[in-house]
Amino acid sequence: MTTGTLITVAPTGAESAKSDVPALPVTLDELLLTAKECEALGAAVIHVHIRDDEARPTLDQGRLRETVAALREGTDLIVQLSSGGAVTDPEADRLAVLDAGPDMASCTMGTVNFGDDVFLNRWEFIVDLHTRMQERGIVPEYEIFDLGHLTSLQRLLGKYGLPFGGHVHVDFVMGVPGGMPGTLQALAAAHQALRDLPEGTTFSATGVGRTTIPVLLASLSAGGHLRVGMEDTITYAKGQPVESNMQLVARAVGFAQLAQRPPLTAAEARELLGIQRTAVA
Ligand code: KMH
Ligand code: ZN
Repeated sequence: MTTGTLITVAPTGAESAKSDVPALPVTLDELLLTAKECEALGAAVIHVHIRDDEARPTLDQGRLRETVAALREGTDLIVQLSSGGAVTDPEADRLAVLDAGPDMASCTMGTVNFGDDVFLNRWEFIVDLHTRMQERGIVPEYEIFDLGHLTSLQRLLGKYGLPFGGHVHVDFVMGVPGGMPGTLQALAAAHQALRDLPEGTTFSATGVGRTTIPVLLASLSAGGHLRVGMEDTITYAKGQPVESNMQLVARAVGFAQLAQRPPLTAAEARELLGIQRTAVA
């Protein structure tokens, strides 16, 4: 059965430098403006990485809390904080992201080579993230960079139970150098592997860089949802830098409408994902 399309915007990420990508939202004001505009276009979830005063990635607790509060006050978007941070962030800081009380947080399901770096996600760390989110009423989005991450998710749910809210939602992050490629074939294999997860498991997909459009089209046709944004894509078309996150959300909305799977509202997305608003600890 097909449904509307859940559109997540990932506006900033931890990898691009503001000096290289001036349109990247890095201040709270820029993030809030982006969030409002993307919501108006059809985004329902915002996947958030924040920056410090020098526009460097940070997991500063005060800034995270301020960001969650501002997004809640200024938008109806589902606020998903990244627990992935930057590849250099220590585990303790990544776990502490949950203290900022988001609606959702990402939970990457395994270690992956990440360009020239390593994005480390040890099993015990994943278990900590999953169980703390269960205790605090935070809904995870399981980030899947490679096929084996789905096997790890099956193991996690088998040993530690369903996430808070009972609904399992995964996001295929494709085309990272070191992870699964951003191809129809890889998406079909990942989609097939969802059979081993609880019935009703939903998925989004995002293709990094030039894999953005093939992954978007493949996901829509497989009944999946979409993540778009400057965390993953800074080139709109060959030789044409992305001007804003709105441009990417507008394109995703257009494709979703063509597929006759229009964007879900934030309220519809909350229902799909089993989200109840959490209190900050
Ligand atoms: N920045 C990457 C190292 C997530 O947000 O959970 C990790 C990442 C995944 O972006
Ligand atoms: Zn991220």
